[in-house]
Amino acid sequence: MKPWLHFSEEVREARDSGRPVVALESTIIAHGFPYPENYQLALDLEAMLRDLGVVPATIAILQGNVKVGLSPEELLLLAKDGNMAKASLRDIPVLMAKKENAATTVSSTMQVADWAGISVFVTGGIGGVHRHGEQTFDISADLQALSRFPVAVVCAGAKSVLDLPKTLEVLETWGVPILGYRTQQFPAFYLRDSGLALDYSIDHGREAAAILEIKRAVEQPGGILVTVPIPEESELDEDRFNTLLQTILQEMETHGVTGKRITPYLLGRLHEASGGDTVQANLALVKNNLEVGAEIARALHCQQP
Ligand code: PSU
Ligand code: MN
Repeated sequence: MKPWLHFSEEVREARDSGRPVVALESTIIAHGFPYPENYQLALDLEAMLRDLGVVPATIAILQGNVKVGLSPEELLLLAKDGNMAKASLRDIPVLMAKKENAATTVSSTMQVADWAGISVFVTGGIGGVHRHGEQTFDISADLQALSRFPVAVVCAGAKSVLDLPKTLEVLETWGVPILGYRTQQFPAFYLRDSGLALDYSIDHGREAAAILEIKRAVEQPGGILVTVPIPEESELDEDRFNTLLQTILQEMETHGVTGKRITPYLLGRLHEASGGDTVQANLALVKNNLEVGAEIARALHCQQP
C-alpha cells in the first residue's frame, strides 16, 4: 500500500474485490472544456465506464492529497474553479508539500495510476513535441511518462497544434509502442488521419492488453499508447479546422502564449472560434475512447490468475 494515496470508497472496493478500474485525468475537466460542459462530461465519463463494466478513477491533487477516485463535489470543484493549477509530473511533490489543489495531466495521472496499480487510462489527446520544439525544447512530459509507467493510455492521437512527426519520433526514441485501433494511421484528434503511418494496428482492446502484459512480463519499462480515431460522424472538416488553427497560432504568437499555457489557451479559443463545434467533437472522441479503454481493462482482468 502507498500511504500517500487517497482512494474513494468505490475505487477501494473495486481494488479489494479485483474489479477492473480505468483511470481518468482531471486536466481535461479543469482546462479542456468550459463550465458547465466540463462538469457534465466528468459525470458522464464516470457513468459510461460503470455501464461498460469498469470502475472509474478520476485522479487529481486536492489540498495536497493524491486522490484516486473523486466525489461529485470534488469533480465540481475542479470544473468550476477557473484557476486550477495544472500538475505535470514534477509538480506532484511540491503540491503535496504545499497542500494545494491541482488537476493532473497525462504524465502525472500515469504516475498516480501506476502507484495505484491501475493499468488503463483513458483521455482525449496527449501532449507532444510543440511546433519549433527543436528551438524551444517544449516537449510534453507526457511522452517521457509513457516510457516510464506501465500503463495503457487510450487517446485520439494528438492535435496538429503539435509537431506530430517529431512527436512520433520522440515516442520511438523512448521506446513507446503505438497501436492504431482499427487504423494504420496516427489519428490527429479532431481529424481521423494525420497522414502519418503507424507500424501496428489492432482490432480489439484485448490485443493491447496482451501487448502490455508481455511488455511487463519481459520487464520492459513503460506503457503503450493506443490511438483511436474520432468517430466519422464527429470528425471536423479538415480545411475549416486548419484555417481556425492558423488564425489561433498567429494570435498566440502575438500574445506570447508559451509553455503549459499553450494547450488550455488553444482549446479555449478553438471552442469559441468554432461556435462550440470543437467541444462537441472533443466530447465525442473521449466517449469513444472509453469503450476501447474498457475493452482493455476487462481483458487484463480476465488474464489475471
Ligand atoms: N490535449 C487535449 N486536451 C487536454 C490536454 C491535451 O486535447 O486537456 C492536456 C492533457 O492533460 C495533457 C496536457 O497531458 O494537456 C499536456 O500539456 P503540456 O503540453 O503542457 O505537457
Ligand atoms: Mn510543455
